[in-house]
Amino acid sequence: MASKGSPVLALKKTVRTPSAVMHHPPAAPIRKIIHIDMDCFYAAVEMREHPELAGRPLAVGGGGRRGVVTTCNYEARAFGVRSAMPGFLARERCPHLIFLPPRFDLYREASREIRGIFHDYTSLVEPLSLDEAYLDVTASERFAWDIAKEIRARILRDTRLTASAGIAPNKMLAKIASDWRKPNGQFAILPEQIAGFMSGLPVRKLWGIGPKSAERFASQGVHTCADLQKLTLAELIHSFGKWGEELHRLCRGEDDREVSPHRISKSLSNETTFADHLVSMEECLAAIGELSGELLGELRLKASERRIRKAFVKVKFADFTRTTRECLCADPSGEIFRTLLAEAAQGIPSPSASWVRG
Ligand code: TTP
Ligand code: MG
Ligand code: MG
Repeated sequence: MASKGSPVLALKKTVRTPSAVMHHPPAAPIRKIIHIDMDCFYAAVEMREHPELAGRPLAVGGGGRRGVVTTCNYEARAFGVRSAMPGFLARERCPHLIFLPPRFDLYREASREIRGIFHDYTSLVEPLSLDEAYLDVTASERFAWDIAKEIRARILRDTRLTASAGIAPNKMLAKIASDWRKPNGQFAILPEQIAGFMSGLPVRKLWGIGPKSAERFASQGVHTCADLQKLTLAELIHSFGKWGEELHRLCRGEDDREVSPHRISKSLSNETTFADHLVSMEECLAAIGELSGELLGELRLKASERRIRKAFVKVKFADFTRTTRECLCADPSGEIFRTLLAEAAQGIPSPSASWVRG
């Protein structure tokens, strides 16, 4: 009898399930996103390679007048040294700062290793730069907290570098959270903690709000996301257009962007800061020839099938001011970059103005 009964049950099931699904669509699971970011990445790689420098303030980048700090270790940060700071200022803040030139091959190799580890946990990995990525681990039955811990332990074991992690139901919160316990820590924001977390969060932590917008908000008495939440959607759209809509969501901790493993970078550039001033147009043209040659080679290698829309040249002067020139262009060439450079050069007061860039 049992063998007769089963098909009936099965038939009943197949008849009932579709209508049940139609009337009660299953709720989307709460997503489990991990954002991993390496601690003082380039500097950490250099410290690993130079154990004799342990505990000493160290920066990677150019230490001369026009060199720039790409990053520095936490010992140097205690003196106020920061990424993108001119080398001379970094030395002013920390006179015994050790400057090392960047070694991108080493950083790329470490980056390749950590990405390999991420892929052991999910195929939904979206790298944002060499040292960070989003992982969507919703499909795993394990706690995202435990996965993050294990990934960080494996990174340390395999690369001898530390990483920090943020765990949250969306990308924006996970990225904010990974900064919360840096270095070598992790922090989770659970769904029921979002409202409380957001209300105390300074607006400058939100996506797209840089120091200038933060100042503008502060001048209007808006410091935290709680302050921003008091503005209505209509008011935000009135002040910020389309971005107002996004702000309305972001300041409440809402973000539904998917972790997208195939995100393709939208622009490619190549730049350098010269140790000595370039003082003639000839020198500048030679430099831009070299930079644009490398760039066009990389473009052919990485994006030969992509459609190009624009070319641009950025020039940086001895006093750190900069200018850019761009044009619509489907097929960039050395000639186009030279022309843009010449345009950028117009209006430069004297031949002693010095330059960078391509
Ligand atoms: P970040 O992750 O922003 O910084 P970090 O890893 O050095 O330090 P943190 O512990 O705060 O995460 O950047 C990763 C690497 O990218 C960094 O090591 C060097 C490079 N970088 C630059 O070249 N220029 C920059 O302005 C910044 C911010 C980073
Ligand atoms: Mg980092
Ligand atoms: Mg980073």
